[in-house]
Amino acid sequence: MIRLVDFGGKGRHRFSPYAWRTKLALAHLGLDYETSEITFLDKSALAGVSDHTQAPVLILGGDVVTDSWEIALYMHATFPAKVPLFADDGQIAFAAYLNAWVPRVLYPIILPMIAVDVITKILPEEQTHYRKTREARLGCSLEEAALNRTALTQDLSAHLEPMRAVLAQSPFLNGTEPGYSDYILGALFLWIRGTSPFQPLCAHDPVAGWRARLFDRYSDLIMATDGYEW
Ligand SMILES: N[C@@H](CCC(=O)N[C@@H](CS)C(=O)NCC(=O)O)C(=O)O
Repeated sequence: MIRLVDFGGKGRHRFSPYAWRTKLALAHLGLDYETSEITFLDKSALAGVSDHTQAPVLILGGDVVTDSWEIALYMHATFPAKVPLFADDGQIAFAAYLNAWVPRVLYPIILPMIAVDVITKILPEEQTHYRKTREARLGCSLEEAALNRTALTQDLSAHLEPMRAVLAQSPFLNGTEPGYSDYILGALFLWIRGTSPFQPLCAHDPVAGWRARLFDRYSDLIMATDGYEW
């Protein structure tokens, strides 16, 4: 049985954007798995398994795979599927670009929008750690960062313009069916859904339509966790 080490939050809030990539990929492949969780301060679920301190980690037999991208490649190689996570090497190359682009370009836009809400979805004993580390990263308080939400939304929207061009050609980034590229971007919106009522997309934005299609496809998985619907 596959074991996934996820990142735990308050109640049923599960918001790690990296772990969501893996959970969407597991659902895509129709794989059953059991879950254990780490948090910022409690890594005991990984004790004796790995000295890695971040989620996700995938464990299968003697294989311990860390880092969401490595996990995606491992799953792709290990579990053949009618609709694979990557249709061909070109899709692996495209997704590798997204894997590098999203955390460097989009995460720094999203974090200041929602960090003030994320802190309310983590365990009380972790909030001091979260505030200290994120405020150091943001260079201001979580509350001050959120004041800039409108400008950040415009910035995000501009960066999503190429995605709109692709979505004008096909319902998913991957084509007619979603694939790992969709999960890299989709996980970003699951990070937001799991933490913040803030809506950074207009209802008529094609990216909002794609988000709805993706969330609908995996509604059982997503609706089993707490979040804000829009
Ligand atoms: N590059 C890693 C990043 C993983 C990561 O940053 N995970 C966060 C949750 S979103 C984490 O576990 N943080 C715990 C900590 O830093 O203590 C991946 O793709 O898996």
